[in-house]
Amino acid sequence: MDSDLTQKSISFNSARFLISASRLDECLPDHGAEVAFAGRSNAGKSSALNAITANGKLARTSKTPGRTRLINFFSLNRENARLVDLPGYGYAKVSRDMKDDWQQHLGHYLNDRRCLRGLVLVMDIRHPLTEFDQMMVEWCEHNQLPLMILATKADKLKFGQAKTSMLEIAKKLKDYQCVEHLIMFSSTAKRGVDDCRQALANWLDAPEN
Ligand SMILES: Nc1nc2c(ncn2[C@@H]2O[C@H](COP(=O)(O)OP(=O)(O)O)[C@@H](O)[C@H]2O)c(=O)[nH]1
Ligand SMILES: [Mg+2]
Repeated sequence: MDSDLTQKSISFNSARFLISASRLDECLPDHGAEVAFAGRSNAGKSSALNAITANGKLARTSKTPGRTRLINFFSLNRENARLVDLPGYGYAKVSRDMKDDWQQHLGHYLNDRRCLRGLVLVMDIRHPLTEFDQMMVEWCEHNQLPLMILATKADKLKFGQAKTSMLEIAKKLKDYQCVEHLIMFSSTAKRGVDDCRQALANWLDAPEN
């Protein structure tokens, strides 16, 4: 197929909210290409999505952690290319049962979604590689899914400190094949946004396997 010759280049500014799903069977048909964003609650995932799409209102951001419990789908300028906001991990204010339930849905999406091209793991540069983050890295490695790490809220550190944190993260992840991009990021300072867009476009442009 020559479809890649006729496809328009991906732009993120035209992202629009499509639907929310609380279960895998409520998700959109498993066609095309998706990149999903994961991270601990409050890591800065929604803010990162807003920065990437230059739309301050796309994904809701919150000072109260854990508000986003649904899988949210966003369309881009090309049919069947989507960004996906996964439920944040580690919401303290829900019951154990609800937590299990919701992690299970996340697990279903990650394990069964064939159009998933890559995972973006958003972590606070001041608290990198939490237990959950480690789990996601292991999962990507095991499933040979390309991983991009955004070490966000870099504006909260002096540049030297941020650089040191990046080196520490890189050292801890050096043996993982899945880690394709490790980006110092700040949604407020718009740092790393272009690098992230470039990497996302490459993933979404990759031919279907
Ligand atoms: N200074 C700074 N604050 C941020 C940044 N990203 C997110 N925040 C703040 O961190 C809090 C959580 O952000 P949010 O995007 O809702 O996190 P989510 O739970 O991972 O979606 C909010 O108060 C944001 O304003 C950033 O890059 N810099
Ligand atoms: Mg959020």
